[in-house]
Amino acid sequence: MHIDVLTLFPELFPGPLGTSVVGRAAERKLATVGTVDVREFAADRRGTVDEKPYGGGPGMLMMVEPLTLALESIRRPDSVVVMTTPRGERFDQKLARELAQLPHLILVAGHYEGVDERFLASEVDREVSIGDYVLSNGNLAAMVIADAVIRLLPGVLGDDASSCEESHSNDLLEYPQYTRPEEFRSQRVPEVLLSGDHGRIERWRRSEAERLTRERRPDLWEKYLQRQTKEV
Ligand code: 6GU
Repeated sequence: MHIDVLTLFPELFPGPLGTSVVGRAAERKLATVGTVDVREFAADRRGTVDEKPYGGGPGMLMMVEPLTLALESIRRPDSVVVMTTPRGERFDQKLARELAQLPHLILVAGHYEGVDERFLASEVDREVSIGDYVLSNGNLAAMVIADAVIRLLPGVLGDDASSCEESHSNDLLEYPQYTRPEEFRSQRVPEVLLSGDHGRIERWRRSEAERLTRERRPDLWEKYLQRQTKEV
């Protein structure tokens, strides 16, 4: 898979995408991340990429022409174009899995107070938000999306089990985990985990995952219960 990020701040990349799981995926060419500097496609020599909105109002908008030219410099027939914006559909694990199927994902990092609607109308396939809060621009959101997508690609994680057992992949939060030592400052590892009884361990983990989900994420808990009823 190849991901291109259209951005006004190419120097932010690869940033966190250059380390750990995703960095190793890039080294192994399982996923590559490129950037396109939108400013290079400005019409004037000063590199103007934002302008005041017609009709007035606060802030500046990203101009349609530099964005369109930047996009056309890398677009392929099989590209999907996603713009990060707080008004988009909410990013979640399901959308991450969907985007992980694509050969070429183009992430356009939103900026300033917004973007000329004509760019959205004619070039953008999906507008995506990473949550209900406002970031100062879409670059962190683009990194979040790229990270969540790349780690799902075949071969990126060590063992294939680790991406299907974790939080959110089955609508449950992850159960508590422990490693050495058995006791730390009088806190002991739950006895069941030392029992060697794999059936008991599995039941304990499932019930802990359910308890945490019920307590912390009533929304996920409802989804989980509905799925359970459907499956029976
Ligand atoms: Cl995608 N962009 C910005 N600027 N803020 C956000 C966001 C995106 N998602 C949540 N907050």
